[in-house]
Amino acid sequence: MSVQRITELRKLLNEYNHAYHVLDKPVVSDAQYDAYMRELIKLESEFPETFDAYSPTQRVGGKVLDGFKKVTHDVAMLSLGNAYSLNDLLAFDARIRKDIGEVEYVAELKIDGLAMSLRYQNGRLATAATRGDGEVGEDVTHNIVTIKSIPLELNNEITFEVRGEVYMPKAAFEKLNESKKSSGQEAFANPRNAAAGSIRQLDSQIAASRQLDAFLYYFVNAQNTGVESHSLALRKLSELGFKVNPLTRTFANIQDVWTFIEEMTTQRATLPYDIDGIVIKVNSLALQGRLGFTAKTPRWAIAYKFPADEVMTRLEDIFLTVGRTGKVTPNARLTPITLAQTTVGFAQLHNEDYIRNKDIRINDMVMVRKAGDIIPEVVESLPQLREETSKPFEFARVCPVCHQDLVRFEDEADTYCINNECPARIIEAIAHFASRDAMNIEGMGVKRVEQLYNNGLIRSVEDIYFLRDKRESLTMLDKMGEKSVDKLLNAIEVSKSNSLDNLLYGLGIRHIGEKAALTLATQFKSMQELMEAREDQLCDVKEIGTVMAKSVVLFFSQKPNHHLIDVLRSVGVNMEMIKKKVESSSFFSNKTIVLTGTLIAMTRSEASDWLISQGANVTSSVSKNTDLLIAGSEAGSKLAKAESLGVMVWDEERFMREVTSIES
Ligand code: 3BD
Repeated sequence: MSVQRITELRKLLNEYNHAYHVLDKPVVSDAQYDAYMRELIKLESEFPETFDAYSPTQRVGGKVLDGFKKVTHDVAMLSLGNAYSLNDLLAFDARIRKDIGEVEYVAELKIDGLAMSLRYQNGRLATAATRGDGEVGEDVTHNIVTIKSIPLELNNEITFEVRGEVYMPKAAFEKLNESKKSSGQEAFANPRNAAAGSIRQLDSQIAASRQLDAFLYYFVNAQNTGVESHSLALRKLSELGFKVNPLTRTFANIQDVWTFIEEMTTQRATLPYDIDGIVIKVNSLALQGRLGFTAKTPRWAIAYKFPADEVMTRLEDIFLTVGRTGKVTPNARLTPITLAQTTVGFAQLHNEDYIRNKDIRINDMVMVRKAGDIIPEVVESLPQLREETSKPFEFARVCPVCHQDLVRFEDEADTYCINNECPARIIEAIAHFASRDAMNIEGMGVKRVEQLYNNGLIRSVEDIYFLRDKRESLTMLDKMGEKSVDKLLNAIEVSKSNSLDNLLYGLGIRHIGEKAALTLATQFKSMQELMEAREDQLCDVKEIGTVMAKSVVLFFSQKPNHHLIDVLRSVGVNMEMIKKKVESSSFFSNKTIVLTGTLIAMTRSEASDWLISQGANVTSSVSKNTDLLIAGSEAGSKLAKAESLGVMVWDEERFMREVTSIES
């Protein structure tokens, strides 16, 4: 009897939760809800054998973890390209219309929170992970289950992944900061940081107390469930009990999207949560598949960012910093001001000409704004407010760090320190190697590298891998206990198994950014092959131009670089491309495919490579798990088996039609 009551209460409480937190339409009073909850808690404690991790009583938090587990995203979590103006959007739209013609767009508010991926297995929330670097995130399930609008169980036993944004409503943020301040703690700068700070806690009781919420906006591989558009995928999510933003709209053209953006720009302040832009997506999933992806972003979506706030402050001084390429950048020290909810004391000035052309002087009043996402820049000076004390800036002639002469090449705006031994350059190069998108060695940011360098523990990139022999010296450093040393050394060991593209990017070859590194690694597959490639072979690769090709050849022609690669190889750093899962909107992604018979347009192994690049799983024998058999001429037993099992079979013509539609 009581067991039945437990089941009934769980069902009721789940329904009330959904009505209150997702639909925003409570169906019972708080008192009634609390009474049911108390009854359930009591019954569950009397009948411990009924324990269920998915019970509504389990949302209160309490679990404290030792650390976060890593979660590899089966489908990479991409970034979004940015647009800052109507012009940028028109360009996005023009490219799409050129590629595939008129399309319908979905416009969504861009929630300023924390991206999250939720995996449901047989209708139950199995894992919730942060985005991390897009490929590997952290398991934060214990905190996510405290968010009442996220269903723990669905009324459909499906297995799938859904993505969205966890955020803290403005009201909850204000309340939290009030209480932080009154207890003498430091307040959060903005709701985003507060949400992130709550999710990155090992103790789930903290998240439980923070009134977090979530909007879901991406049904991964929705096409597999039969829906044909993003808007229908969102409806499906909503039917499954997820909270989907109600201000999402579908438009027939980009002009109407722009009208919506203008409306939202004015409504923004009245919303109960922060947004930082509007995300625009091609509605049709088939067309999304045809548009595909660049290395990091889908070609079928873009984020329009609201214009950044600008504020006025005094430019107190200008100083120079040296980057890993030797580029010397002028920076402004400002009288600290609040900008986009954070305190800003420094800003970029780009280069010598920028300062001269804009006549920016020390002691001027200047306008400052956040460029892109993070870095503030000085936009202009306000000469009307100029005082006697203001003075023009003289760009130094020698490096502020190594004091060697600086060089400015003709036709270039930037100034360089060309001393390869300049400590500033070495420190920046090591930090770049260790950075997240390169070798991702946590705990080796610029400050730490500087400390290691200044203490003589590290003089070059390869020295990273000899730090394990210097354990004792490491533990003597300021702010480096046994635990942090272990953590750092472990992160260094783990980095050895990174893929070639991460390593290539980390080497900091001029003109080779993340995307080019990925392209080269995918093409050449191993460091050896790449090092042996001639300039013309490099140029033959799609998206690798002459400038990049020359730079790669130059890099590998230099002795010290050979030495570096040799040492890295000898300590066990992986030098091969490791296949990454691609985001799957391609028809073939995540499908298990078998090739048989003779193909005309390409060899079977070329077809196989291509299918793998589309995220397919190519196997050699047909079974009931096979999704598709591609049969060339003279196919034999595999074809017969596929037919007997009812596996879908394509002939070469059908296959080539799909290939051409994806490749074009
Ligand atoms: C939102 C990617 C795609 C599925 C890739 C098209 C970059 C954060 O409300 N759609 C939204 C929002 C974010 C999105 C996609 N739709 N990606 C979206 C998104 N309505 N904020 N994001 N993300 C999520 C990210 N996060 C951290 C660092 C870099 N990129």
